[in-house]
Amino acid sequence: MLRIAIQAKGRLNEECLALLADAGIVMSGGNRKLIAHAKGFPMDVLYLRDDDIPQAVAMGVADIGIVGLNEVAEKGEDVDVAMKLGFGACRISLAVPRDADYNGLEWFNNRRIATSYPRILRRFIDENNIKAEIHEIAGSVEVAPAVGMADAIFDIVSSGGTLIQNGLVEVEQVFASEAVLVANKNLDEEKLGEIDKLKFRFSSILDSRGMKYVLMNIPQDRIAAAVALLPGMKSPTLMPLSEEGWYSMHVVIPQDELWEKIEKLKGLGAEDILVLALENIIR
Ligand code: PRT
Ligand code: ZN
Repeated sequence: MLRIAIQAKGRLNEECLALLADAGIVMSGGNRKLIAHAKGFPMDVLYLRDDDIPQAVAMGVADIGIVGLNEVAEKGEDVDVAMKLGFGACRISLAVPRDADYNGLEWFNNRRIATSYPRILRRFIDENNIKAEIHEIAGSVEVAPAVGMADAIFDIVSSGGTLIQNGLVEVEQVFASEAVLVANKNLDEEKLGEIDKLKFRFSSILDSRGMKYVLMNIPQDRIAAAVALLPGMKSPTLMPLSEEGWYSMHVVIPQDELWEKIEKLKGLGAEDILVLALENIIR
């Protein structure tokens, strides 16, 4: 039976639970316990701090885990990154005070940079031959320049609001992160098979997120033009209507292209367009 480590509370917890629930996996007892047994998949769930997940997986305390790629890179534990999960997106960036005379990476020479990600920062400044001083601090990195603890920071950014509030500007995006599924490197065939099943469920959910199922009625002589508008899944499904010369066409369209495509389809003569939510795409 697999054991998965997920964040007990914090930014990744809810989306982890939502992904597992969409995959038909639910836990009893909430996250107040350290470990819970899952229903819907032979699996135990271990609730940990995100910082501890890479090590727990590397040591085999958990077989797999869901954690930010930033933590995997920072901890340097030897785990397999099995799959990107499409949530928890952020970047780790260098930021300097708004009024700094920033003129490129050389600016950081002989400056002090505060961060909770010293390992990723060390690699970046060494690769770029920058001689900066790294100050490791555990939290509230963004206030370090204002209180005189550092000249710049290297921290997680998502909307950028925290930087603005603290009078900082992002000058170099160094590391792109999102939540990933990590796996221990020495698992037996049986566990690897179970992980494949889990990955299959996850990818069918991720593929369907942001997609809509669209049905419309369309004159036969417009079908070719409509198909040309809709690249993506093989060819659309077509069913003849009882009215001569008309078809019902079924397609899957990414949410962010939906209205643009619908306007064009209407322009081509499509009618009675239905847009439905899509739960899973099983390939
Ligand atoms: O208790 P535990 O140790 O488990 O949690 P934690 O407090 O260490 O981590 P948590 O829950 O804050 O974040 C977990 C993971 O979420 C991170 O490791 C990232 O992979 C991911 N993530 C995504 C983020 C953000 N977005 C994010 N915006 N983690 C932190 N932030 C913080 C950032 O540190 C900064 O203070 O949000 C602020 C910046 O946000 P913006 O939107 O103002 O730019
Ligand atoms: Zn943490």
